[in-house]
Amino acid sequence: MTRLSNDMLSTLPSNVAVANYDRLARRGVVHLGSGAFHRGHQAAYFDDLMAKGHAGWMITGASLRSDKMAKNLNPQDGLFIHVTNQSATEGAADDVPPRHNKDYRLIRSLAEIIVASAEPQKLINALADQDTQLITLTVTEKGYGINAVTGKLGQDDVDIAYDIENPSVPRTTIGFLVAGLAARFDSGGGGVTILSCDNLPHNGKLTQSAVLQMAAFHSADLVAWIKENVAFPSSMVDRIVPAIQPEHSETLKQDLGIIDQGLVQTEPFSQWVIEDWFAGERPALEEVGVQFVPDVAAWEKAKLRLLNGAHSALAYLGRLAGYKFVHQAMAAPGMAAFINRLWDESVATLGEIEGFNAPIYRADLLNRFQNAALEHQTYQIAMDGSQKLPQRLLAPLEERYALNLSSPFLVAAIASWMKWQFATDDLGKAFIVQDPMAEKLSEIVQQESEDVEKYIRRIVSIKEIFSDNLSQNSRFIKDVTAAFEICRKEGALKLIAETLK
Ligand code: CS2
Repeated sequence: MTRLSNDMLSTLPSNVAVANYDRLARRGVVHLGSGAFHRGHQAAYFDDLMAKGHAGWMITGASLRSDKMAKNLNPQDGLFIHVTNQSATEGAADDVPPRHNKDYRLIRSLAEIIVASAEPQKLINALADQDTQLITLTVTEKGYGINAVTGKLGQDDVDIAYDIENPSVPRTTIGFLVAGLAARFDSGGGGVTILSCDNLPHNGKLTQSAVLQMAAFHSADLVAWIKENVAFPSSMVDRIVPAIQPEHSETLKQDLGIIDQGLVQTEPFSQWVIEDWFAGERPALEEVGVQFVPDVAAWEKAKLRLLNGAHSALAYLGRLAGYKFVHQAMAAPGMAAFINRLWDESVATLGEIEGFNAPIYRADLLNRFQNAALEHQTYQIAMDGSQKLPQRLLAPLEERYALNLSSPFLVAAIASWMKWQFATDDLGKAFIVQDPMAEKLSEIVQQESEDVEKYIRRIVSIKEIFSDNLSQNSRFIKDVTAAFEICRKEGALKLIAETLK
C-alpha cells in the first residue's frame, strides 16, 4: 500500500476529487497551528479559492513545538485527504445498519509545515516574506498569552516572559508574530493581515492587543508601524472537525487503498465570517462561501453561546454519564430537551442579528450534533474547560442574572463542569482532566472534596475564570451548589431530569 505523495497521484482512486492549480505559485498564507481544524476548515477554503483560478494562496503551515504534524505531512508533500461524513439513517428501519455518506477530496493548498521550535528563523522569515499577505491562526484559546480578565499580556507566564527577554528566538505564538513583524518592518515587507480563527470573542482585537503589548518590549517604532500596517480582523469559524483515531486511518486504507497520515474528517457544514479589515492583498474568499461583514461580534457571540455552549454542556453531562460520542450523548434521556432549554436561555442574550435566524440555526445544530458518522468525542470537547467556560456559558449567565432572570440550564451545565474536576465519571471510571489549570483545580478538589460549600466558593473565586459579578453573586452560588450536589450524588442524568422538572 502506498503513502500519499505527489508521486502517486496518478494512482489515486477516481472517487477522490482533486482540484487543479499551480502548487508552486506564491505562498500567500502562513498559518500557525496546523492541527485538524485548520486542515478541515481554512485549508479547504484556500484549496477552493485556488481551484477557482486565484493562484498564489498556498499555505506555509507551522507547529510551535511538536514535530508530529511536520512528520505526518511533509513526507506527503503537504497533501492530505479530506473526508466529509454524514450519517444517512433517516427513515431506515431499525435492523438496517447505518449508512454513511462520504465525500473524499484531496487538499493541495498546504505546501509544508515548519516546526518553529526546531527552526525558529525559518518561521520568522516566512512571516516577514513579501509574498506573505495573510497570517492565520488556530492556536486554541490558551494560545494567546493574555489574561482573560485583565486583558494584560501574561508576564507571569514563563514562555511569555522568555519571549520578552529573547525576542529573536521566541517560543509563543505572540512572540513569533512580533518577531516576524519586526523582521518585516526592518526589511520593508509591507502590510499584512493577521487573522485569528479561534473560538474567542473579539479574537482579532485580542490578537492585536497581545501583539502590541509584546511589541512594546521591542520598540516604540515597531508599535507605531504595526498600528499603521497590520490589520487584525475578527472572524467566526465553524466546522466540527473531530480528532482522527487510528480506526479512521484503517478505514481509509480499506476504502481507498492508501496510507494518509494527514487525514482529516469533518462534516459537510462549514462557515467562515470575517470582519472586512485587511492590510495587503485580500483573498477573494467571498467566491468560495466566506462572508465578509463590517462587524463580526454578533456572529461570534451567537456561535459561541449556541454551538459551543451546547457542546460544552454535552461534553460534561454526556461524558460523566458515560457517553463517548456527541451523537450518543444527544440521545441520552432528556438531553435533547435540556439542550433546547439551554438555548432558550442563551438565545435571549443575543439580540437581533441581521441575517441570522435562530430557530433555523438551532434546528441545524441539532442535526449536526446527531451526525453519528462524525464520531466526535465528548472528551475532546471537555478539554481546556477553564478557557472555554467564560465565553460559552458564564457570560450569558452573568447577563441573565443582571436582568434578574433565572437560568437553571446554564447553571446545571456549569455545575457539571465543577463535577468534571473530580476526574471520575458516574460509573466510577477515572479519567484525566486535560486543562492548563488542571493542577490548580485538582488541588482544590483534593483539599475541599468533603465540604461542598467551600469547594464551590474556592472554584468560583478563580479570577481567570469567574468574574466578580458571578463569584460575589449569592444567588449564583446557591443555584450552582444545589445543581452540583445533585450531579455529585446522583449523577448527570439525574441532574438533567431534575432541571427539566
Ligand atoms: C468544540 C469546538 O472542542 C470544542 O470545544 O466545541 O471545537 C467546535 O467543534 C467547533 O467550534 C465547531 O465549529
